[in-house]
Amino acid sequence: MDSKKACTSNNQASYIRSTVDESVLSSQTLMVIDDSKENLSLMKALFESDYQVVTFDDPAESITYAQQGAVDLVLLDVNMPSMHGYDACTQFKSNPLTSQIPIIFVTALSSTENEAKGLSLGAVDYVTKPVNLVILRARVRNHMESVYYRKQLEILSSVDGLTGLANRRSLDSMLQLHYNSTQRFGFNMTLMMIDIDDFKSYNDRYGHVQGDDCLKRIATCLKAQCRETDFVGRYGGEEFVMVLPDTDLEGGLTMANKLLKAVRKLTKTKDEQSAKVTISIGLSVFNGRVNSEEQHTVNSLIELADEQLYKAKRSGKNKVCHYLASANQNRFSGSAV
Ligand code: GH3
Ligand code: MG
Ligand code: MG
Repeated sequence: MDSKKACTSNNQASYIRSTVDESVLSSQTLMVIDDSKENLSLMKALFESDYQVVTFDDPAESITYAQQGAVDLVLLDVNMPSMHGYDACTQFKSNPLTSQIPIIFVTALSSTENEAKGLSLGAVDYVTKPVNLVILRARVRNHMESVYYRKQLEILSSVDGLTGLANRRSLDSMLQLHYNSTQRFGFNMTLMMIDIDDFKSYNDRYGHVQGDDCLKRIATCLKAQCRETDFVGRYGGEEFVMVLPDTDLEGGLTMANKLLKAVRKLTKTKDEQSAKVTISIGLSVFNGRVNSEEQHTVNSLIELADEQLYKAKRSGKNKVCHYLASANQNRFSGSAV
């Protein structure tokens, strides 16, 4: 096996463009599966200047590798001693971790029946040996471009265009995911509703362009405070939601106070030196073990955090108020900083 590290996840920003970015395309990974070492060497030589190339002579090993998520397109031989190519294709297509990876059969089986069979198993293309290298290269390029555009669409449908944070759609699904695992494993989870204070006045004073810029800076600031396991998204308008998995009230309040401080310290542009940019936070903590009988839902946790946000607003802004959602405890407090 030969592998080069794929770096697709680092290139999310580059996908948000209208034409193919060659550097992103070349970071995509082509997997070649063939029992002949000679064929593997030939394919590697043909494609290694265009893409990351990983080669396997054992289909079972290739499937395990692909499940780790770094493969964008597969060239698959059919006649192999350890596993038939059709069976390998079926295994790729039946596992949710690998079912989206396009497969091109490259095989000596040239009958129409074989081609129909390969395509019916879910392959996107079928190329017969002896291979015309120019045509194979062109076909691989076409399929790699399709992968590129599919990824671009996935990003556009999950990212907020202004701030670059997760949009409402992906926020909702991440929230549900974290909620489910918190409940399943009996952990704590902190949820924060974050709202920019007096943002209408800010827009009125500096204009919407500068308002947008301020929103972007606050979004970047919130994201910068997060650990890798934390999650922040734009809930709507000038409101954000942050989720801290495996975090109790004490940890949640520490983080909330860190956020309040970081936003207050944000660098201001020359025009807005006198502007006060602050946020208020409503926080709810969900204990997956204690709360199982309370039948909380993601929506009820958002509502609880929302109520606390309004308390923070009513009691002077630039602060965090919290609710501890536990069976025998229902505490509210405001902590100004
Ligand atoms: P509060 O402290 O009570 O939250 O007051 P507020 O003025 O921040 O809240 P209000 O709900 O009255 O107004 C929200 C403002 O946020 C008004 C709206 O124009 C602004 N806003 C929402 N989304 C955007 C955006 O994408 N860009 C800009 N520039 N402003 C936005
Ligand atoms: Mg608001
Ligand atoms: Mg506001």
